[in-house]
Amino acid sequence: MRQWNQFLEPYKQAVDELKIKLKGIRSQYNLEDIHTPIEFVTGRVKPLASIYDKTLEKGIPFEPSAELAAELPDIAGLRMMCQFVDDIGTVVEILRQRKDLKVIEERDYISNKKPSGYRSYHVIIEYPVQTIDGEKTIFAEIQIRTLAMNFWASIEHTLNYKYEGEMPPAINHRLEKAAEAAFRLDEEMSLIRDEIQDAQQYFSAFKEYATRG
Ligand code: 0O2
Repeated sequence: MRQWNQFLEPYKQAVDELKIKLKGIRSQYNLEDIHTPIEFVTGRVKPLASIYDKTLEKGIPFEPSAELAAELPDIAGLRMMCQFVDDIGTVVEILRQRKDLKVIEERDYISNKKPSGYRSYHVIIEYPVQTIDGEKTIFAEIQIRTLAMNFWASIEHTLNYKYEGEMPPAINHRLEKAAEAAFRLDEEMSLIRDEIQDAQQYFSAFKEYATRG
């Protein structure tokens, strides 16, 4: 267990650091009083049980090793949720421009949704972590998606877990319908985007005025 803890420590540090940095982008937009492309950010280190499942799936040894780190680039995982589909491109561009991480792979499951109906934009990065033994560069996965995509994915993930990947056809069918509904919701929100943003700006100006007394 000690070996696993030592192996996972830089990933924990990376998740903690990246959460602060990515939330910082949102704060900067808020200070400028302009629409923030980031609604909220979450992060986690992949639980050992999920790492174990993935090693079985991929047919690699379940041991803390360079092979495991290369085969599972999402041991450190971050999610960035956006209000609008267009915000996703803005966020990806911000990540590409950053000097403290390097984007090495992009997977666009928005233009090419998965057969399950899953939609999201995945970015794999290299991120340097400072440890007592010097710098260690790790991989991390950042998933960027709208609130509607996130809602669908978290429900589907829970159901998949419940049915251990063997989803009853009726539920599968409902999930396909739900994925279409989430897609339409994103489209509709994009169409009234200007209206929503005006209202949000008006609301935050009102809140500031009210708290100033
Ligand atoms: P968890 O519990 O979120 O960590 P590959 O093996 O290279 O073919 P892989 O490893 O599936 O592809 O990578 P991919 O496709 O980029 O997806 C990795 C992660 O994306 C998953 O991690 C999920 O978080 C999410 N994801 C991908 N497909 C789906 C889907 O159909 N439904 C949902 N809800 N999420 C999905 P994990 O490790 O599977 O899960």
